[in-house]
Amino acid sequence: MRELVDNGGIIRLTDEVAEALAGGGPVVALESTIISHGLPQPRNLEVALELEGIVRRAGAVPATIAVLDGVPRVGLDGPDVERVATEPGLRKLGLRDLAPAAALKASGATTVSATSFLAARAGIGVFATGGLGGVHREWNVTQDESADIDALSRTAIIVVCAGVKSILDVPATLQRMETRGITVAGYRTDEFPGFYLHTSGQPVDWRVDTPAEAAAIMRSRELLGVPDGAVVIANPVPVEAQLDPALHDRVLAEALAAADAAGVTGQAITPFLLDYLVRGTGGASLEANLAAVRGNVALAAEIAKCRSAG
Ligand code: PSU
Ligand code: MN
Repeated sequence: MRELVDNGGIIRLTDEVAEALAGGGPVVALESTIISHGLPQPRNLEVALELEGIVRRAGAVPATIAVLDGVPRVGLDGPDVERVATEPGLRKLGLRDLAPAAALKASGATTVSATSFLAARAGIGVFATGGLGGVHREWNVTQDESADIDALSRTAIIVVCAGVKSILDVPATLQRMETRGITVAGYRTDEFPGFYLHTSGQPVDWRVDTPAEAAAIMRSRELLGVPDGAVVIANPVPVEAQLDPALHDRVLAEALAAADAAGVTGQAITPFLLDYLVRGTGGASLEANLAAVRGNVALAAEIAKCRSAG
């Protein structure tokens, strides 16, 4: 274990991650909220280990990020991954929660906002996840916009994802990403992906067709001195692995109504809707989610290799 100590703050890296970063090798950050709050047990532990395996087989080093006993951790060993997947009551930590978690020695899984921040602080340039958080439907009533948007607007990192979660108001989320200076490019597509679905039906302004092009966009952001912010590489789930769009729309409508009836709000809303979809589609949404995440992790490893080569 190595500690990154700077201004008295401590982030703990595994030796494997620290050595890879010191040698300029490819590292891919992975988030933990998808494991603890986004996927059902016991499949979530298998998936966490599988995703790390995909990164390793591609010749890069995985760095799953979480906070354990108040210490932000970049890279987890086997028992720690198991803790994240199984510990009852593990918190969900966004960027604003990192300081209280550290001060009060709490443990929690990190969302995209907290993971991208910790990854960038540790010097990791590429991060893979499933779907980003964004602007919720009814946002004009609830003001619920994921902290992912704000964090990505201020964090220099390439994020590979299958778009934003389809439970959200996707056009509003794209609009906010534009306003906040987050670069968005489709990977081998001109349409913004729809998380469980191959497409959201929304256009995307930029398209890249190779991992090298994705890496080059971040390099250009750096060379131009564009203020720190993310490059989102939106990589669609293959059509053959997507959730049936009609089933998606039907169960999502039910899920939104159920959340409303149960009065679910705030941090709980995203896990509630994802879980409802898994049950309401007989597990089909889970398979589509996993197919998307696997593809994103594999692509992130290729992008990380391009960055470390050049
Ligand atoms: N991607 C998935 N499943 C998830 C998430 C992403 O495939 O569960 C998580 C991410 O951690 C993301 C969070 O940051 O959902 C968004 O939560 P909220 O809407 O409360 O900001
Ligand atoms: Mn929210």
